[in-house]
Amino acid sequence: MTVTVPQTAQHTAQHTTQQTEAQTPAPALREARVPEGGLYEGVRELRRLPEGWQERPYDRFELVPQASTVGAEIRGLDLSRPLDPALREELNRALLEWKVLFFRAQHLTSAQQSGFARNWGELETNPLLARGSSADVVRFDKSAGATPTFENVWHADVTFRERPALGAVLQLREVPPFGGDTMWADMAAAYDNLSPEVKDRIDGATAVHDFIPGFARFYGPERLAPYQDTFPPVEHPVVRTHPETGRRLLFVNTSFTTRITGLAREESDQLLRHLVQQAHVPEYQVRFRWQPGDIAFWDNRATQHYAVNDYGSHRRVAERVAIAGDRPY
Ligand SMILES: O=C(O)CCC(=O)C(=O)O
Ligand SMILES: [Fe+2]
Repeated sequence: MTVTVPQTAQHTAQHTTQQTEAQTPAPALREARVPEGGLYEGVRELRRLPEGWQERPYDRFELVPQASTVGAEIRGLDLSRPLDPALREELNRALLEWKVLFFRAQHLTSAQQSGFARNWGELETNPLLARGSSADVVRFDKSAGATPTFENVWHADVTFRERPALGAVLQLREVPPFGGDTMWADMAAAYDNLSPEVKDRIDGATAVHDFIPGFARFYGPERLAPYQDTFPPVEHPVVRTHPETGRRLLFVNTSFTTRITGLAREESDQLLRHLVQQAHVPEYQVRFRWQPGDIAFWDNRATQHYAVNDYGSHRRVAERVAIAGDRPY
């Protein structure tokens, strides 16, 4: 079976024909075409709220949108203090409605950062990443010559696990003088805007995820081999349903998704390439410029993220805790 992905340009060419007087034939244009197969350049449907949800105010904090469907800054909270149940619920609603929340200048200790994240569940440990002051804190310390990690690649975290993370709380401890932003992409918007043909094609499909390709970008086989039994390949639906909002989310990524089950290699590669490239569409994205002590809290079920390595030999130190998630369906 052949996988056809939507083509660009050709079907947009007609709109350049001007409305002219009734009988005048349209002037002939010379042949001019661009290569097929890129991302469609056109109107996108940017729906932020899940089906049936109404816009409601927030009582406990100010929410400042940073993009049309993804990313909002929360003002007026001190995350070092425990959350009461009503505040936790309101923050959870904000997370579901905006997918990534930013909190400026929190300067949390690792214990406070973990404590905040624990309001959403058990914390996850990752034996493959450098740890901070406790086992559930991952520390990315980037200075000249440091081993690259998950930078310059769109991904959702740990989709190679049977139960990928629900979300993560990231804090920047040291920020380079320029660059080092993080970007997030809304995978509900990415799904919504797929062509009907591609949606049909992936409806009910599953894909294989494996930790090896993501980590092999920066670790050798001797570092990875011991984990092969711990992390066998897993299958997840290509389109997962958000367990709290019911929204459909595109759930394949460049770091860990190796193939679509049941397709020949070439077809799988072609379709996967098209799907993972959806995260590149600017209208689905938000980009965050860090200051020290800022926190980003993202829904890892509904987004992908990309740490931009454009800060040369400057130092950037980030610490992250991840919240254990459910099995995607
Ligand atoms: O350092 C960042 O901005 C994000 C790195 C990352 O991929 C993560 O924390 O999961
Ligand atoms: Fe990540």
